[in-house]
Amino acid sequence: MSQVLSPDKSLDYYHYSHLPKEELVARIERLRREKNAVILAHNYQVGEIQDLADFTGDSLGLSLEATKTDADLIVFCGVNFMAESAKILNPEKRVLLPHIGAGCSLADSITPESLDDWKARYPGYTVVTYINSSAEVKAESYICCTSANAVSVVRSLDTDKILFTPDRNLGRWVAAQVPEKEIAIYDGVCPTHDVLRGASLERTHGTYPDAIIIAHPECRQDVIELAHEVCSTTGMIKAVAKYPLAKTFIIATEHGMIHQLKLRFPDKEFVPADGCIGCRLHCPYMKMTGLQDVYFALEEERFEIELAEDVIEGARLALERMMAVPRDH
Ligand code: CIZ
Repeated sequence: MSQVLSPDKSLDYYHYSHLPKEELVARIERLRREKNAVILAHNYQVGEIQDLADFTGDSLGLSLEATKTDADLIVFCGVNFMAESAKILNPEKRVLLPHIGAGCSLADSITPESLDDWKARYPGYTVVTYINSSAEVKAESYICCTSANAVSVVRSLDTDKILFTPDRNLGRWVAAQVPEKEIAIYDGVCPTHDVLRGASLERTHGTYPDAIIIAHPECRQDVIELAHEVCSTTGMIKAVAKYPLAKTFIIATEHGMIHQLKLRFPDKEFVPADGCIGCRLHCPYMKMTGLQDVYFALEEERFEIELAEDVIEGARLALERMMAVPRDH
C-alpha cells in the first residue's frame, strides 16, 4: 500500500480537522461528485461515517457492491483487508483507505509463512480463509469465506478435510454446524469479540431478561451458547426482523452495529454486550476513520491500495470461489 504523502501535496491536517462537521460533509459531497467516487462503510464504522456512505454493510456485501460500481474511486471506510478485497475484485479501479492505521489484529495473526507451517501440519487439507486476512494469505488459500457464508462455503467443498484460518471462534462455530467434516482450526482471534465472556452476557441478560441475544460467530463458545441467534452483522438485521414482538435485543458484536440497527428499527431497544461493566465491544481500528480522513482521502487521493499482480490473481481466485456460494443468512 502506498503510504507516503508528497510534502507539496500535503494539506494542513490540523487546520482542516478543525472544520465544523457540516463544512467537512459539504466538502466531501462536492469531491465525491467531482471525482465520481463511491463511499463504502462497514457496519462497525462510527455513526457519522455510516450516515455519509453510499452503501453500508458487511465485508461480503461491500465486496459485492464494489464489483457493481461504475465509480472511478472507491473510498473504503473500514479496515485494510476490506479495502484490499475491493481492490482485488476491481483491479482496474483506484481504492482508497482513508486512515492508514486502520488495520486488523485478527488479519495480522496469520502470515503466508505461518500458513505454510499449518499446511505442512495438515497435508492434503483444503484451506478456507476468513476474509479478515491479508491479500497475500488469501492468495495462498483455496477459498475465502465471511461470517455471512462460512458454513455454506465449507459445506460446498468437495472434500472432508478443511484447514480453517485464522479465526478459531468462527472455525469452531462452523465445525459445529458441519460435523460431518474434519476441520483443523488455526489459532487466531478477534480480540474485540474474544474479550466477551458468557458470565458478562448473563449479567446483562439478568438486567434485560426478555431480551433476544444476537451474537457474532467471532465470539467465544460460552457466549454462543447463550445466544438466540448467531450471525454476521448483515444477518443481525434479518435476525431482528424475525422477532416482531420483541422490544429489546442484546447485541454481542462491535458496538458500531447498534447505529445501523437503530436506524432500521427505531422502535426497538438495542443493548450492547459488554466485556466489562460499561465497556462496549470496541474495535480501535474500525473507529479510527473520521470525516476529516474521508475528506483528505478524496482531496489527496490517499491512501491508495497497491498490490502485486500475482497476489491479486491468487486472492481473486479465492474470493471468486467464495462469491459463487450463496450466503448463510
Ligand atoms: O464480515 C465482516 O464484515 C465482518 C468482519 C463482520 C461482519 O459480520 O460484518
